Amino acid sequence: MQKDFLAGIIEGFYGAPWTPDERRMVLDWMRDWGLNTYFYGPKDDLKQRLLWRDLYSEEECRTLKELIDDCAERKIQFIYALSPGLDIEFSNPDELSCLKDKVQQLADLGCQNFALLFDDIPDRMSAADRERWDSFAAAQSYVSNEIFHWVQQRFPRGRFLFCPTPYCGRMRSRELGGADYLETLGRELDPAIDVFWTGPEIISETISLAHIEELTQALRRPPLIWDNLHANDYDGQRVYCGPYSGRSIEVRDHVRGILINPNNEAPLNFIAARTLALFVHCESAEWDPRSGYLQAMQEWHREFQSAGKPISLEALIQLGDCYYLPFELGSEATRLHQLAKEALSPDSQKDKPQALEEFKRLATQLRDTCSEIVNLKNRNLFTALSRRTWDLREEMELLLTCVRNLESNPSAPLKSDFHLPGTYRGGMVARLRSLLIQKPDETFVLNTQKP
Ligand code: GDL
Repeated sequence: MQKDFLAGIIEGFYGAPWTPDERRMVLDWMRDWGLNTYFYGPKDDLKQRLLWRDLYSEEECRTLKELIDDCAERKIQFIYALSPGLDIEFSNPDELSCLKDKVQQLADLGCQNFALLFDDIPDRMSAADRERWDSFAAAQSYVSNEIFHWVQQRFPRGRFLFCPTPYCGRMRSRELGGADYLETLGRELDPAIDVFWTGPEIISETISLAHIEELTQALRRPPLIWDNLHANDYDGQRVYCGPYSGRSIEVRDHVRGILINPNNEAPLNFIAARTLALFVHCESAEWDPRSGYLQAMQEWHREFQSAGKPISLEALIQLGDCYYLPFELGSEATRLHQLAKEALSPDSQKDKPQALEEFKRLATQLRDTCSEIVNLKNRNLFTALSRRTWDLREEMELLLTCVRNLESNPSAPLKSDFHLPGTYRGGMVARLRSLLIQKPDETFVLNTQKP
């Protein structure tokens, strides 16, 4: 890994920020695995974003100072991000003073690395700003350069990062932030400032070298990857325990760093962080995500000691495969899903008896693992997993009931005393979700089967 390559974790999701203990757990992982950067930017720390002008209270300062010290003890760079973009008036000198006051407050706590984030904001300027600058990118560059130079005088070796308003390929092609936003930024933003990028999409299945090279030209510097591959704040039903994937080793060598913004549930980021570390330190020319995953799973397995029945490594891998990545299930989950489809076909007993038996065995194993989660000795892991594994167990139970019914009386209507209308798959969100179906080409069609 190059000396100044940033590799680590962004706390930058929407939702409740991590607790101090959770942060310490993540920092311990990072120290042990050779990840060098923790980036503080939880969207719902009010004073990080909506109330960015407000200084932190004494108690909040104590918590932040402890975090900064915790990073320093582990030799991890702490970066504080401020997101003034919701309502900053770029041309107003008082706003610059507010930014400096906030940065000074953090500097007093020991922070030397800063970032300004302009993601997820309205892309329009006030009348006064429009008079002074003809583009959003120019206004943001001006303010960022001012703060950067001010910080640089105090901390010549500190890092300074910037998140643009269009931060992925799709946003760029929609001209979010205005035409030629990135080119203007490339020209006007101080070349020592690193610029974040999430890839072709906000959640990018793959990031190719060609994509990075094209972007590097526009920005006049290699980007710094803000990777949302494992972020789950956009869907309350999912978590991602799959490996760092879809980015080749060559990409690593053409960016200023890779920081992942992972699951809201801190304990569930073991695999994401561990495989990122394996990826950034990988010495061969190829990165094999599945091997990284299996290695990381072996390590994570130690956390799955149960006060009840033991959970085998095989069972844990099967569970992890059900919560793999946004665009991909792990191979054991894919297999189980395929077997379920075969087992549910009306003639499965006659045509596919082996598939039926295999399905019953694997589905029972998965159901039992989900049931066992309640007995985990690591109660934080239990809390992080239990709602999800409860849902998965319900589905496994229903499918096993269904298969048993097919075996005993295929023509009888399928019913389960544990899956009743209203309490099973009920609620407003479920009803709304049933109205539209999305096709693989992104388009939506009306669901004509709706109840
Ligand atoms: C985003 C947000 C991020 C959020 C993520 C996933 C960036 C730069 N900003 O767009 O805070 O967690 O999507 O929902 O990625």
